[in-house]
Amino acid sequence: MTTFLGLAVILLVLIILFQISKANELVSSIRGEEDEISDKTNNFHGLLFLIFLVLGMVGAFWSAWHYSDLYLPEPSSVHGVDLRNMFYYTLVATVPVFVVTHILLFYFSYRYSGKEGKVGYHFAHSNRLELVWTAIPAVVLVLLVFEGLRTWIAITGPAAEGAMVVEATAEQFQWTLRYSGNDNQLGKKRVDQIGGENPLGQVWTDQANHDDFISTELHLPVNTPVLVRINAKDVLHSFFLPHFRVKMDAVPGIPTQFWFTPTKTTEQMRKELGNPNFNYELACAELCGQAHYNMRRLVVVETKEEFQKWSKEQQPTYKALGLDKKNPSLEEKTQEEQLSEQEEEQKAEEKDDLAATL
Ligand SMILES: [Cu+2]
Repeated sequence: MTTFLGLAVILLVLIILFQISKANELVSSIRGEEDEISDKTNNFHGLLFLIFLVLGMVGAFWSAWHYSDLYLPEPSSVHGVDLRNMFYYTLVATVPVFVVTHILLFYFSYRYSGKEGKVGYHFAHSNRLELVWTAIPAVVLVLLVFEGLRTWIAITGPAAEGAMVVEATAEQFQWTLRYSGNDNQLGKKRVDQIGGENPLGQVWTDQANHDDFISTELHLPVNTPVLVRINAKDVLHSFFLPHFRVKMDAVPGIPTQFWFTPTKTTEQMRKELGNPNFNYELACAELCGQAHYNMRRLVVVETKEEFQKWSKEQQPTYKALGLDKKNPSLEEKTQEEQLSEQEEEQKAEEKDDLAATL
């Protein structure tokens, strides 16, 4: 609210200044004064440029320093450090340019403001100058792009061997997190299996599904590579773990993935930040609808032992639904058998429907 009021005040002051200058112009033209700008006006405007330069520079650096507590803490993943370094390289390349060009721009406007009888030096062209100010930015940009590509390829390349596989499925408005269990393999899914107790459409005849479990929290063992397979059921979402510098779109119909290695446990971060209430979080970074904020999930990074313990406590969905007891023969059936059974059922249903309409 205060910010809004502040902005409104600034806007009003600007409008008032604009109106005053307009009125002055009108008064001058009514008086029949010549439309020539005096040295006094030029000097005054030159001075304004200088003041703007000093205030602007101080403001830019002060706000960057003052609001530094809004920045994310040091990255908690291996590749996050590379991304942070890229950020610093870019800053090192651009901040000096920002400072120098702005000093030149505003100081020159002050130093060389218009004076009566003084004619500006007309400088048409210089090949050498053109070459210098084209070549330097080109080289710097090539270096930045090259380093950026190198980092990006390393980050998005194939996952480290033995990476733990987790699946994150987004929908309005929640994440369903599926762990691949002991076999580290996610079981098959089929759209036509989705329903009631099977929100992901897991195919129960696939053995790989039998140890998969679903969790409401994202638990991760420290210093272990994790491969997250990302899906969406309805609209665009985005899998965002700010502290690990992980962000990947969740697109309906196009599975995406991201792998990373967490390097600090939640406990370590709490100590490091001096905040006993700190928690990592998973957010959706795509404005996906009215209850978008509901997609926040708790992320817990723990030691490998703690993770193993937690993981053992989780019940595979297959067991939780009692499918292992309810339908023991299901396990032996192959998928083809299942399919042909379903087809037969469907045919029978169609026959019934036909009979009903007749
Ligand atoms: Cu979302």
